[in-house]
Amino acid sequence: MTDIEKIEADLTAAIAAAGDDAALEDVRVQALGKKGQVNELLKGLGAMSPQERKSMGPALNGLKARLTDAIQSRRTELRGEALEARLATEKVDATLPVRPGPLQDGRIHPVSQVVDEVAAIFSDMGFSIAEGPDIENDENNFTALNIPAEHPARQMHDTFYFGEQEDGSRKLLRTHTSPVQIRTMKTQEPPIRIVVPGRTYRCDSDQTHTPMFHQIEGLVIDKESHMGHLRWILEEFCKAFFEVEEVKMRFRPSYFPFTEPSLEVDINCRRDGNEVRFGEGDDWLEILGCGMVHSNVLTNCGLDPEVYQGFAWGMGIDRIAMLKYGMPDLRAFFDADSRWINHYGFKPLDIPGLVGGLSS
Ligand code: 2U9
Repeated sequence: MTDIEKIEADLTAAIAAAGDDAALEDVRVQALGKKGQVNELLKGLGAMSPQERKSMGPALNGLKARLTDAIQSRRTELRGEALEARLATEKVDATLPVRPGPLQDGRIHPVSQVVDEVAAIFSDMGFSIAEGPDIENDENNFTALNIPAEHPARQMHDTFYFGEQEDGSRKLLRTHTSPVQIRTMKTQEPPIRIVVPGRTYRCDSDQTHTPMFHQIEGLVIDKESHMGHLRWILEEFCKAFFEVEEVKMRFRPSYFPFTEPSLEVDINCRRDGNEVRFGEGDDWLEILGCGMVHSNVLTNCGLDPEVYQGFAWGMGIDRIAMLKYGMPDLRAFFDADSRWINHYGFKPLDIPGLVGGLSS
């Protein structure tokens, strides 16, 4: 066996024996690297006679080419084996829980949660959701609601006014969501069945009042809508919202300029220290106001009170959120404190619905 044949046999055996990429790379350096065996032989060509060079040159180049091919095919073989081994051992378990991702970060504010809950309940009863602007005019916020200029109710609303316009009128921040119902009655033919959630503003700030707060109001206008319907709707709402089988409700006479008769509604509850349980006990808690829409309001919106009648109700979202979820301090609602929202907030993918549950 010549030297070249011996070197080729040894290196070919080493290539075949290389068990992984790193071992094969070692063999490649040893064979074809700058100081490798083939290069050392090639360096010797200069010292040979032309006759010897003629036969050794092609022999060495042939050796280099064969070794390069052998290394390349062994590398392909090794990578194929490694892939097969990974495919055989690595398994995807599709039943494993998904890692928490960005969609599960962050929390839904209890006010948004309660708006979604109330909207789900009334949508199920066939109501539409209506919205309107926060900046209103005097007509929609007061006059059309049977609260003319100089009416004492205007003082009670602690209104935020904007500056005077050219015609002497002043825009204002709506003090309730009722102007949305006015806009709806002025533009839509009855039957009307809407609920109106939104921000409202009054210049008032203490432990139980913030200058911006949230209301949700409802309105039904048709030819024969009456207090029996109102009572049923409110009872069904309270059972669904407080997630109890039965509630007792108490309707007390009251006064609002826009309804006649007007009523305030309490639901029965039991107070256990700081906790309130609904649908049991002998205590009462006021939760909303309501009444039959005043005939002046119907007339102001272009509806004939001899033909149409209806009822409305209103409640403070912040207040019912505090009651349902046991949150003691209203001011924390608007502090933007991440510890509070992480404690009281709701998971973004738990969307309230009557089938999947309101507040699971
Ligand atoms: C129209 C006609 C009638 C809406 C009503 C109440 C009674 C009520 C308060 C509850 C707590 C406001 O947030 S709160 O302080 N609201 O008691 N709201 S009836 O009546 C309307 C509304 C619009 C056109």
